[in-house]
Amino acid sequence: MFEHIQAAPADPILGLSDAFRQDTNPNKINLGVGVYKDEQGATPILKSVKQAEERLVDDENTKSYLSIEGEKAYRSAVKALLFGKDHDIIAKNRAHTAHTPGGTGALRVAAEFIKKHLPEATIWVSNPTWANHQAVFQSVGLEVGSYAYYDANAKTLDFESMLASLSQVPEGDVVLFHGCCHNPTGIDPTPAQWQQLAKLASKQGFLPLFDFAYQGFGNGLEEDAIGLRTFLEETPEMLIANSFSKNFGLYNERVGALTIVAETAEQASAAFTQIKRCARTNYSNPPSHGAAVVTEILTDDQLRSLWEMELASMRQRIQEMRTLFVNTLRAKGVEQDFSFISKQQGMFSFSGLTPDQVASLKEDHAIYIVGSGRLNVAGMTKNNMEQLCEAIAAVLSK
Ligand code: PLP
Ligand code: TYF
Repeated sequence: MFEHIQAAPADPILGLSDAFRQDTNPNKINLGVGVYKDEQGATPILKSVKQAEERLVDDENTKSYLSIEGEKAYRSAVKALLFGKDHDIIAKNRAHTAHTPGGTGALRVAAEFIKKHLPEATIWVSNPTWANHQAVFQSVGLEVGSYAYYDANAKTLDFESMLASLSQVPEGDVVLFHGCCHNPTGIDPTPAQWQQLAKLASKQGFLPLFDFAYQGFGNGLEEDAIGLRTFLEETPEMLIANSFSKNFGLYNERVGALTIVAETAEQASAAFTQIKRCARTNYSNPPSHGAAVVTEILTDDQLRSLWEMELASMRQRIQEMRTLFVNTLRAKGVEQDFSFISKQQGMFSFSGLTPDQVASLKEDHAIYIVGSGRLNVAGMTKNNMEQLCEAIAAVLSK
C-alpha cells in the first residue's frame, strides 16, 4: 500500500534545525528557526512562566477535557490583549475566541472555516511570507495568491506596489497581514500606512486575517496591536490567529487562539459555532497547560508585570544585537551597507545574502541561516558576534 509514496521535502526552516543538530562543529551558530535565545544562547523558561506553573501544580485539580473552545478566562484574557480591555467590540460581544494549539492551529482552523463558509474566496499573502502560510491554506484546498510587499533593492516596504496589488483584490476574498514583526523581512507598515490599508480593505470589501505571532517583540504589547486595531475602525469583520509561542516562550506547549470579529453579536455567535465545529473535527479540544499558564500570568498583577519586564528585556536584547551586528560588520571591514537591519522589528531580518553565500556560511563556517537569507537576530549573542561577522565578511569577499 505504501510502496508508491515519495518522501516529502523537509520544511525549509525546521529541516535546517535537524541539520544543525547533526553538525559536530563546536562553534556552530543557529540563526535559522525563529526561537528567542538569551545572552548565553539558551532558550530558557521565563520566570513568570515558572512561577505560574508552580501555582498550577498546587492548584490544578483535574485533567478532564477542556471545552472545544477552551477556558473562558483564557479567551477573555486573549481578547483584552488583542483589542485592549475596554474596547467596544468586547462590550458589544462582537468577538469570540477559540483557544487553539499554537498559532499554526489557529491558522489551520481559520483555513477550514474560510474554505467551508467562503468557498469562493482566494487568500492573499505577502510576497514573501512565512513558509508555512501557503502550505496550511493549500492543504484545505484554498487558492493562495500573493501581494507585493518587499523591495529587495531598497530593503524597504514597497508600499506603492502593495497598495496597487491589494487594489486588485476582489470583494469577498481574504487578505493575510502580519500583525507586527513581519516574518521574514522584519519590516512593518507605519501607523499611517496601516490606516491607508484599512481604508483600502473597507473600499475593496476584503476580509482581513491577522497573523499575530510576535505581539510585544516590536515596540510593545499595545504598540504592536496598532495594525489590527486600526483596521477595526474601518472593517467590521476580521479573523485573528495569534500565538503565545514567542512572547511567553511557550513554544512546545502549543498555545494560541483564533478570534472572529463580526458586525453584530448574533453573527459572531453563529459563526463561532462553525469555528468550534472545525476545531472539533481537527483535535476535539485544545491542550490545557500552556493556556492555563498564560491565563495565570495575564490575570495576576505581580506575574503580569514580571512577564512584561521579561518580554521587554527580550525585545531590547534583540534591538541591541541589531546595532551590534551592524557595527561589528563595519568593524570587520564590510563595505556593503547593512544599516537597514538596525531599523527592523522583531526576530527576523532579510540580510540580502545570496543562496550561494548562505550555503557557504553553512558549509565553511557552520553558520545556519534560512536559504532566503533570513537571519534570526534573536540567535545572535555578544559571544558569537565576532565569529559570525568574520564569517559574513569572508563570504562577502569571495
Ligand atoms: N505565524 C508566523 C508569522 C510565525 O512566525 C509563526 C511561528 O511559529 C507562526 C505563525 C506559528 O506559531 P506557533 O509556533 O504558535 O504555531
Ligand atoms: O519562522 C520561524 O522560524 C518560526 C518557527 O514550520 C517555525 O515561525 C518555522 C517553521 C515551521 C514552524 C515554526
